[in-house]
Formats: sequence, C-alpha cells, structure tokens
Amino acid sequence: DLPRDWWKRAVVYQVYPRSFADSDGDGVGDLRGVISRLDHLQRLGVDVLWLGPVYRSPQDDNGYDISDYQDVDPLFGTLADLDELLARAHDRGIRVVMDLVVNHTSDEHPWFVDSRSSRDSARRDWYVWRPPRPGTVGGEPGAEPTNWGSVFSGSAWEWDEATGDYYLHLFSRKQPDLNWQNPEVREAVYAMMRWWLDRGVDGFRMDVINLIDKPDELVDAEVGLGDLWGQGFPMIANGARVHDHLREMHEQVFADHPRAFLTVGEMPGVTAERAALFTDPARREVDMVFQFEHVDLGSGPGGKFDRVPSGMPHLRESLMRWQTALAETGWNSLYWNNHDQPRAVSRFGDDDPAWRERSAKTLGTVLHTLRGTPYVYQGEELGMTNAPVSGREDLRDIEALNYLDEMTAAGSSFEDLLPGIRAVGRDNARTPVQWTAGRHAGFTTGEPWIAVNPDHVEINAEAQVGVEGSVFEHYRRLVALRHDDPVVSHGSITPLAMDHPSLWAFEREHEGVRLRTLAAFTREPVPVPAELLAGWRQATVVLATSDEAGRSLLEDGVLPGWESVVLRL
Ligand code: TEU
Repeated sequence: DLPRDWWKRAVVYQVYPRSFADSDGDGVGDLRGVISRLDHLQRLGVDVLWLGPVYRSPQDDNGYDISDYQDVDPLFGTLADLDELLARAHDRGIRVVMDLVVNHTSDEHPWFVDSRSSRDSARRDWYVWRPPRPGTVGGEPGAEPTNWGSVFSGSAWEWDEATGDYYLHLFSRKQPDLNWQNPEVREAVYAMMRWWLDRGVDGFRMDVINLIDKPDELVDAEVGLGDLWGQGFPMIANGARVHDHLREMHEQVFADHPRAFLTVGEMPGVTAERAALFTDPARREVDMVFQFEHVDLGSGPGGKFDRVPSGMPHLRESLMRWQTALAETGWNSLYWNNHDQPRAVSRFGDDDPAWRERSAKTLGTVLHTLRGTPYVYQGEELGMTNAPVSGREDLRDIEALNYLDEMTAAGSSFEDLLPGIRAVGRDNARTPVQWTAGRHAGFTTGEPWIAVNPDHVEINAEAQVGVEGSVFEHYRRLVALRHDDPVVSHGSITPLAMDHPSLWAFEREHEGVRLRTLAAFTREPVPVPAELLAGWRQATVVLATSDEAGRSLLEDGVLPGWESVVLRL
C-alpha cells in the first residue's frame, strides 16, 4: 500500500513520444519504441514515466489537439501497445502518468463537430462561442469578439461562417477551448479520466489546467507597445473557479479510488501564493503544479522570443522563493526543461564542449537536492543540447512557424527573428533522443521527422550508461539519493548566500541530519565564503560532479568552475 504522498520520494521522467524511439522506421517515435527503451528508465532508477499525448489527433500541435480521448493515434501504435507499455512499466516498478489535455480539444473531435453544426446543437455550449463585435460584419478584420491574440499567433477567435459566430482558441485554430462552465463537459471529462485509471494509468499531467475557467464576460485586453494583439491569457489564467473544478474532479475521479495517484497541473502565470492553495493537501485539488516563473525569466516586453539578459541570481531568487513559499503547505514540482522549453544545459548551464558535462551535472545536483518532485526531460540525463537551427526549413513547431510568418508579414526580417527562435524555440527540445553515435543516433532506421542533433556523435546514451563520470551516471546517483535519504525527500530548506553572484547554496535538514548543496554557476573557480564551510570541513561528500571538486572544496575552500558538491553532517 502506497502512502498518498508517495510522489514526495519519486523522480518523474518525461517521454515526448514523437522524439523518443521509433520502432517501425516511419521516422516518428512510437509506443513500441518506448517499450523497447524501458531498460534505460529502469537503469536511471526513475519512479514515474510521464507520457506525452498519444491520443488520436490530427497532430496540428503534436498531439495536444485531441480528436479521440479514448484511442491511440495510429502514428504511435494501438491501445494494445499502450496496455502493454503500462504492464511492462509496472513490471519494473515504474508508474505511468498520462497527459490530460482538456482545456481544448481538436476541431476534429466529434464534440466540436457537433457543436459547430448548428446554433441549436445540444453541444453548442460545450465550447466558447460569441457573436461578432456589435456593429461589425462577422469574418472581417476587427469583428472578433475581443482583441485577444492566440499563443500561436493571429487572433484567438475563428469565424465560423455557417453559424455566424466565432469560437475561442487560445492555442491554434484547430484547438477550440472547451466551456468548463457546462456541467456536461466536466462529466464527460471525468468519465474519460476514470476510464484511463481503470486501464491502469497512475495519474495525469494536466495541460494548461489553470486556463479552464473562462470569465463570463470576455472583454478586450490592453495591447502592448509594438504588439499586434491584446493578451487574453492573463485575463483567463487562474480564475477562481479553477479551484472548484479541480476539487470536483478530485472527488469525481480520484477520491474513492483504492489506488494512489500523481496529479500535476500545468499552470502558466500561477503565483507561488496561488500554488500553495492548489497544492494544499487539505483542499484536495492537485498534488503539485508546474509553475512558469523561472522559465519565463529572460522574456522581454515583446514576448518569449524577445530575449532580455537574465543570469543565475534571477533564476535562484525565483526558485528559492518558491521553495520558501511552499515549505509549510503544498509541494513543488522541479524542472529545468520540457518539450516546450530549450535544453537545460544550453539555457542555464554552459554547452561549450569544455563545460557542458560539468554544468549539466551541476544543474542536476541543484534541482535534485531541492525540496519537491524532480522531473527529468528525455535526454536531459545525457546533457543533450539545443538544436542548431539555421533556416526556416529546420523548424517544425507551429508556435515558431506561425510567429515567423506573422512577424515577417509585419515587416521583421528572418535574421532578426532567428536569435529568439534559437534561444527559446520549442524544437530545441524536440530533436530525437540520442541513443548511439550511429546513423540518426539510433532513433530510427528511416528518416526522422526532425533532424537529429549532429552532436550525437559525442553525446549519446551508449557512451554514458555505465560509464563513470558521465552525466547519466551522475543523474542516476541523484535519483538514488532521493530514494535513500529522507533528508532529500522530506527535509526542510534554507537558502544560503543569496547575494553571491555565482554560487548557489542551500541547506536541507531532517531529524538532525543536515545536507548542504554548493554549486558554481560560472567557468571561474569560486572561493566559497568561509562561513558556509565553518563546521563542515569534516562533513561527508555525499555526491560531487568530480572527486577533485569534493577535495578542492573541503581542503582549499574552492569550488572548481561549474562543479558542485553535496555535503552531509
Ligand atoms: O503548453 C502551455 C503553454 O502555455 C506554453 O508552454 C506554450 O506551449 C508555449 O511554450 C508558450 O510559448 C502546453 C503544452 O505543454 C504545449 O506543448 C501545448 O502546445 C499547449 O499546452 C497547448 O496544448
């Protein structure tokens, strides 16, 4: 029998199926590919596999546009393959959490097809329909019910000529937003969730779940300087009724179930104060949330592709504030990257070949010794880097492609837009997992749907698994440490030296056991302030990025560049 909060000792591994492993040579990763690589996850020691969307989908947004919640897309395999994945993962003690994408469906989902068929459709109210702005002609520019832009460029409203109304789509026009105020919608979603739990699924990662509460009145948003559209997102995110819906979902889906689950809500724009409410166990909403504060650092006034400088102190300030805010009530999820974010080592570390391994390991050290449940995104455990994008033809992601088209139409040049795309484009993390140094990195025998990173000849699983000193072996130790040492899973957290420009340090404590993490976020050796080592010279080195780093810290009080050490007293 699992304790309800079993995930406090767990590490989650995120699989983005399209880019993980291809079993049939069509160039797209699939479920049998995932099954064939379960050894890798077991070797790493992770407890949970979060499987990105494999449901039936037109793939407008790589499966985040679902046309059948209760079937597998042929691109990825069959329901029988999924059942087998569940069984094989469970055999190895790995639980499986599925993506739950219910803020929106595909426009090809039968619910939407029905909804758009007529104003009198029984499902008309399942989506967010509005008439053209008063005094305008529907379908013409400016007639949209509000001035909101979609996350993927263009208006957030699509004109439906047949019925004369607009429907809301915060993401692509093939991702119409569901109306969660309609109880039938909620019932249908809960029934679908129960169906998956009965099939053996161990929980859900809930896509943009804090966007489900649309205000009753939708009004124009302020348009930023140089922006083409108003920002509807902040007007919608984190509505008060999200709490009600999540509580109802918990009651209807999870509460009376004999098994224990993991639920994590993806919540752009959530504050630490609200997250403490969402994750307060007494409120029975979700176990943890994915917050966006630390990955939104570096976004300028023009949005995510408009980059402004942001260094380690910013990142540390943000994450440590979240550590403190959720110290008493609630729980943090911890992540450096995922399928929407650039690669951790390229963004927060230093992917120059001379520093790549050290900084990748140091990022792992910090994340995995913080308080919360760590998530490893596929390839992060190998220190995979950003994709080398040089032309439009290298891109696959709807967000980047639409943005390029919209901005170039408005007069920007491709060359001016490229640095932003290179820095934070989502394709960075979507290149295939690098299994070997061989052809297409061992990902597929066919032509991959997106180019394999040429650095696979250096960075790949074969070169690292079981090899002392590799990024993989370091991650393996970090995962084991969380399982073995209650101070890592349950200890309190105290930030240290918060004004230091390049040293990230903190202490954990549990039942008299103390752990200190010291990490250098720079190429230069970092002399550690004496007070941080006072009383710690006799400490045990639990883990370090190299033997030399541990020795240098305890004997000379210096951390070599980009190295990190975890001490125990
Ligand atoms: O992402 C939600 C989200 O708001 C952002 O991460 C967004 O995708 C983008 O990166 C903003 O620049 C989730 C999924 O993780 C993402 O893959 C989907 O495209 C999106 O929802 C829609 O379902």
